[in-house]
Amino acid sequence: MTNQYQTAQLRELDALHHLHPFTTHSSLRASGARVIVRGEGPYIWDSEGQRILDGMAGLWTCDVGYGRKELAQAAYDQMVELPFYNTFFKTTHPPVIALSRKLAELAPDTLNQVFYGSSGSESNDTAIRLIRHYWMLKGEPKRRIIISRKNAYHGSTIAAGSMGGMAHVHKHSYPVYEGFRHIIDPYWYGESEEGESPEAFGLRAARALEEEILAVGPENVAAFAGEPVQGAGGVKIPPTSYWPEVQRIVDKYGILLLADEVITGFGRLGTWFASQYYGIRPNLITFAKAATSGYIPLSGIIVDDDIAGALMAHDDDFHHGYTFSGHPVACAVALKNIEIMEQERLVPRVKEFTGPALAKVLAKFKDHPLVGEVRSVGLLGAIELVADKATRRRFADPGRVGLICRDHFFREGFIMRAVFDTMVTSPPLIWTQAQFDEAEQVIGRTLDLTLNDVAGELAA
Ligand code: PXG
Repeated sequence: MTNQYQTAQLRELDALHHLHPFTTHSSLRASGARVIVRGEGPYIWDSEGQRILDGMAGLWTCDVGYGRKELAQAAYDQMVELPFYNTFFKTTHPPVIALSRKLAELAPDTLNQVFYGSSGSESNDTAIRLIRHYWMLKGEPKRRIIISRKNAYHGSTIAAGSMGGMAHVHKHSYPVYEGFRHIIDPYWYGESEEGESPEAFGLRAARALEEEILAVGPENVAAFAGEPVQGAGGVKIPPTSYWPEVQRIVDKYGILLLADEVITGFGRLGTWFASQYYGIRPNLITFAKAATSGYIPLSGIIVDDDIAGALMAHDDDFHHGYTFSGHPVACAVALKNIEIMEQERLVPRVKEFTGPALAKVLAKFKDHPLVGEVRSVGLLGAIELVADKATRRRFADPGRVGLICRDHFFREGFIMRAVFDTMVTSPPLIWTQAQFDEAEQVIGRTLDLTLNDVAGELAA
C-alpha cells in the first residue's frame, strides 16, 4: 500500500505526464487525481487506504467484481499458449472461434456473426462502415444517413462521436461527420410536457424518428442507432411505449436497427442483451465493456444473417479491420467471464434480486427534498437533483450541484457518477444485500450533506 508521501509524488507525476480522457486539465492539476491502487470484489482502495464501494462497476464495466483470479489465469494460460496472432489473412484461432460461437448462442436469434475490436468506439465505427457497406452491396448506395438521438453516447472517435448526440463533443474542433441526424431522446423526466404521461411521451419521442425519416427522404436513410437505455447521457430509461414504436417505424421503412449495447450488454438488465429485455429485433448489436468485465479490452459487433449474407454474396473485400480484432487473450478472458456469469447465475439474478434491490434502495429517497425523481431498470439507476420538486426546476449552472454531491459520495466511500445534476449508478452484478444496505446508508448521508450545501437555493 502506498503512503501519503507516495500519493503526493504519484499525483505530481500524473499531472506532469498523463493526459486524462474527458477532463478539464486545469482543474485536475489543481486538485490532483485520486490514485486507485487495488480492487477486491465490489470494492476499490485508493492510495491513502480508503475503501470505496464502487457503484459504477469501474465505468459500467467490471460486472463480476475485482480480483477474480480465474480471469487472470485465463489470460496467463492463453498468453503462454498463443499471446497474439492476427485474423486478417485467412487465419483464425481457437479462442476467437469459441467466443464467436458463444456470442451467437447468447445474442437474439438471427444475430450469428461477430466482428471484433478493442473498444466500444471502434465497434461503432465498424457498425457505421458496415451499415453503409451493406446498402452499397444491396444496390442502394444513397442510403447513408444514420439517425440517432440527442445525448446519445456512442464513443469518442470522429465517426462514433458524430453518431453520438452530445453537444459538447460536437462543438470540438471537428464538424459533425457527414450523414448523421439526431432526434429527441426518450427522457420523460426532462423532456415531457406538463401533464404528458410517460406512455404518450414515449410514443411522441419514437415518432420523431418517423418525422426525421420523412424529412430527409426514406430512400436516404440507412439505419437508426440507439442505446436501449442511454447510459452516459444520464440513465434515461425509455417509457415502455418507446421501443415497440421505434421497431414498428424501422420495419415500416425497411431501415436497419443498431442497438448499441456497450453498457446494456452482458446482463445489466437481467437478459444477456437489453434487446431481449425490450423485445426489439436489432440487425446489429455493438458490445464492449462487460464482455470481459474490463479485465482486458475487447469489443465487437454481432450482425444478423441478412447482413452477414450480403457480405458472403459478394467477392469484394470489406476493407476494414483492426490489428487486435479477435485478440486471443481478450477472447479467452471473455469466455471465462461469461462462464463465471453463467456459473453464478449473475444474469437471472438481476431480475430475481439485484435489480429489485437497487430499485428498493432508490425508492427510499424519492421524497428527499433534493430529489425530483428516482428511476431504475435492472442494474442501472438514477437520482435527479432539482431545486424545485414540484416544477422540476433545475439548479442554476447545470452540473454544479451534481459535482458537490459526487464529491460527498467519494468522501463517504462510494462512487456514483454525476451527469450534470443527475446522479447515476451501475453496480456490478455481484452485489449482495450487504452492499445494497451500505449504498442506502451512504446515499442518505450524501443527499443530506448536499442539501446542507445548497439549502438556500431550494424552492420555499
Ligand atoms: N457506446 C456506449 C453506449 C458507451 O457507453 C461507448 C459506446 C464507447 O466505448 P469506448 O470503449 O470506446 O469508451 C460507450 C462508452 C461515462 C462514460 O462517463 C461512458 C462511456 C465511456 C466513458 C465514460 O459515463 N461509455
